[in-house]
Amino acid sequence: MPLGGRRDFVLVGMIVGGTQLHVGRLDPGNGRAQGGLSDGHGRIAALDGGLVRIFIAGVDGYLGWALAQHLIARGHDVAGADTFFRRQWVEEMGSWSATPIGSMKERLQALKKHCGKELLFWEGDLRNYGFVEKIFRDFQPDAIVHFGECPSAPYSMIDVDHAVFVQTNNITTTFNLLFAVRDIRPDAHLVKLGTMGEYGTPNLEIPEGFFEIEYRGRKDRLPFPRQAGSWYHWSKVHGSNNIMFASKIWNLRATDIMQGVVFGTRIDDMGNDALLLTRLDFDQAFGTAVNRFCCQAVIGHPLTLFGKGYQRRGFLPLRDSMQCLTLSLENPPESGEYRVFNQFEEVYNVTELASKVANAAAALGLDVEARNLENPRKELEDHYYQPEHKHLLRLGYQPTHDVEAEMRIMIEDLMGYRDRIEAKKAVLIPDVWWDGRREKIKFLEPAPDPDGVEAR
Ligand code: USQ
Repeated sequence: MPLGGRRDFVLVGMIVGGTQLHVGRLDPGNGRAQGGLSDGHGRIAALDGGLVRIFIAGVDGYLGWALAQHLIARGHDVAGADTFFRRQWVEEMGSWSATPIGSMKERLQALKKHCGKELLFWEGDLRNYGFVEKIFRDFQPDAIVHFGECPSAPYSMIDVDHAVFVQTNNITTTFNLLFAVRDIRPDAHLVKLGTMGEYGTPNLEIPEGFFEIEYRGRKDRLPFPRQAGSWYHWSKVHGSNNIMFASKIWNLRATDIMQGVVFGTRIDDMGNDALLLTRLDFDQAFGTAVNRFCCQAVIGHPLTLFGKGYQRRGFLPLRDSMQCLTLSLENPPESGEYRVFNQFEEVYNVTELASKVANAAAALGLDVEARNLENPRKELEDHYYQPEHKHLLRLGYQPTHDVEAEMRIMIEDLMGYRDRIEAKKAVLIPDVWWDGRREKIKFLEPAPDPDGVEAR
């Protein structure tokens, strides 16, 4: 029940920091945290800016579970919290993860077996400040990664209850983390997952957060205008504004990640244990474009291009998302600095991506077609899109350029779960319209693009 009240929290697992002695700082070669001294209370204090205690809000989700493994593999001490809303939301949409997901207890055990290290985990609701406060006092994080939000545009557009829930959840959790940082860990670095969708699709180049403007003879550096396309995307704008203001008045350090659409089932750190795989959604609300296309390819369902199919977005593989988040964490901003990173590998239109998925599927013997459908969203379907993304490249981001290879890995993984996708295939056709209707979208006949999946 996603729209309801609070839960009590329980401590399920515990890291024992112990008496381990760390010396030095982050090794630039492998990025492993080598800095820190035990403070005698089982806490490891960071030295020279080396991050060793990272708290992930929303650790059970698609990005959270992958990032926890990646950071542990790099030597950091990682803790997380979750209230398992994502599992409930996807169930509410009539679906489940294509990859089977164990209970958190099973996940934690598998993680410990694989990494030889425990993840400290709290179950509870981040809208409850007392819960957040307890985590901060117990764990004393050096950095916080905020994934504890509802990440779905369609879910926020269902009706008034869902719109209110998404905005209050997302804004409240961000507020609670900001106040906990101010009052308990004022030097900690808040890494907040924003979205490229905050900018919308303006007919201008999109800078990284800020731009220089001259107006009536005067100049200033101002936040670039936000033109979000759903109540969810607006919730991210509101969160960004609150973080920007908090950083200024309280001298906090924050990175706001404007991330593109992520795709992929795995990162190297996951090994072969199925319990370590992250979730992979394919329903209309929590499945994103490429993840949905790959699931569709696996069961021979047409790839669903909404409207003309020339919507352009920044996309990136899951492993690139992990790499970029780690770069942000290991290179924190100055105290009082609010910085914005545009995080994506490359801009593609969705028809190009469908074409790449079709190629990757063909290499695995799957015959796939892409079809255009009515577009349930209110969005431009053919437009200019030129976002800048230099900051992460300067920090050393090495993009995965072979996205088709990434898609092949993903489709191969998903072929093992064909039955799970087949069992829920009704969710592949959306019924949530931006105008409030709730009816299944229809295939367009004839398709506007006679060449089917040909890229434009
Ligand atoms: N699309 C299709 N067919 C599909 C699914 C999507 O054509 O089956 C189109 C959509 O109409 C849209 C584009 O693909 O134009 C992207 O849609 P999406 O569902 O993959 O992504 P979106 O709703 O924008 O949101 C997702 C995540 C969100 C994140 C955002 C990054 O759910 O959390 O913030 O990607 S971005 O899109 O850059 O704003």
